[in-house]
Amino acid sequence: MSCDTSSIREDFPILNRDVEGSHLVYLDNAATTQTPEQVYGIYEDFYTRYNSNIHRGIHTLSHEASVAYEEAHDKVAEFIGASGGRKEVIFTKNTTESVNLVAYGLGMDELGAGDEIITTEMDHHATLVTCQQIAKKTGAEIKYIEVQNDGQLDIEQAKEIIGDDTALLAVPHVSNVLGTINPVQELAALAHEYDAYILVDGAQSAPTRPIDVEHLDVDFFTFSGHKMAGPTGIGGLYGKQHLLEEMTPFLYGGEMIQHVSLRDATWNDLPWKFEAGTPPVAEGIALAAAIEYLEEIGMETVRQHENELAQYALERLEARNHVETYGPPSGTERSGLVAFNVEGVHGHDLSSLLNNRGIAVRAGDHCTQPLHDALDIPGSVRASFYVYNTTEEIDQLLNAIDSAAADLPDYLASDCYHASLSTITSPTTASWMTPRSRSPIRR
Ligand code: C6P
Repeated sequence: MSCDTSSIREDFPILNRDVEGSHLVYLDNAATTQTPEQVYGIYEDFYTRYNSNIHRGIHTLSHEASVAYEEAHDKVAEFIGASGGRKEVIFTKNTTESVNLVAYGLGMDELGAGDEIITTEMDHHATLVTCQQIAKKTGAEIKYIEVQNDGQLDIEQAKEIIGDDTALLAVPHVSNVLGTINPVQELAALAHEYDAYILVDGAQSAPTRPIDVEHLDVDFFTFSGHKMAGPTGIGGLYGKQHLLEEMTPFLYGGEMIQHVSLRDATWNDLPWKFEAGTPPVAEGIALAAAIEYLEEIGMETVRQHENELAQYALERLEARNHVETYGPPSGTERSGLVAFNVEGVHGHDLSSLLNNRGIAVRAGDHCTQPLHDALDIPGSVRASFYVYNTTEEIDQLLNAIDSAAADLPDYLASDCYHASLSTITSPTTASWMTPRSRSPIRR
């Protein structure tokens, strides 16, 4: 089934707004997706009917909120194929917090000198920096799986470095810059061969394809609501129940305890053991509504739509000699995003020029500085798509890219450019990208 973008777009009023006098073309979905009426409507319902704290009041409002919040966990569990239900789904603020929960809840107790954490060059800072810090704190060593010229992880090298000393393997399911879909099932089998845990960063995969954590056989899986048509402030961690049972809580306080004395405390049942304090109740319920919304479209349909848009954009960008693209070449399945550079135009300038035509993209290192170092570029421009995007919008992007070089002199002389300088941290156009052959990830 194909994505019925025109009817989907009706659910997202924000897509009707204008930016700089043009109709908005929103292509920054890998950062944050837009939210349909079915999801933001939850807030009005919650705050006008049953806003209250959960698990604390013996009154109707608290009971209704508690039930809806608990059932939201069940909904997420079903969506990602966690047969343990709510006990295997912890609500967190976002992927970053989920990764930290595993790093502190498991890493601090289980890792030590002689252990190795293996992660990848394409990891988002959420995982990469957290693994680095846990390695430093515990004395474990950190090693990286390299990225090949074709944008894929070097699995042969992974097989060489994963071994008896490996304690934790942390990999992104989908790269937020390359659009690569990593062979998580194969990597999980490799990790388990050596009794290592595997933590999969699902920030870019949960929104874009069907997920079955048990089929993949991953130990931990993280995701963020705001990248999957849900609100900000809510994300999740899947963990195998027996691992979550054994792990130490990451945050302490109310809700996560069972019994407290002046000397000690015992922990609540899963998942509440890891959800200290008053949780984001409305956000959790809205996340479940986002999942229902995506299920209505069908995650297989979402996957196909993402790949179709990525291929459409990639083929056309690859055909332009002054554009360099990153990640697997067209013809290889990708998530719905394309990172690129236009020769002679600083990414921030290009992003501003596109914004002047109502087109929202992201420019910079996308929280993957080591990956950009491996690509030997200071940054890239990224267009990322979701269920409401169309090939017509990609055509608008391509037209704007084609006009960028011509538009640049006027833009550089404009007040808009001078105002933007105060917010730009990278060097300007001249040094953004020197001409080079395609995809020189490692020479
Ligand atoms: N990537 C992007 O523009 P949070 O911020 O915790 O919701 O998600 C962190 C994160 C972790 N892993 C991957 C693969 C990600 O893409 C992200 C978020 C955004 O690419 C913001 S930097």
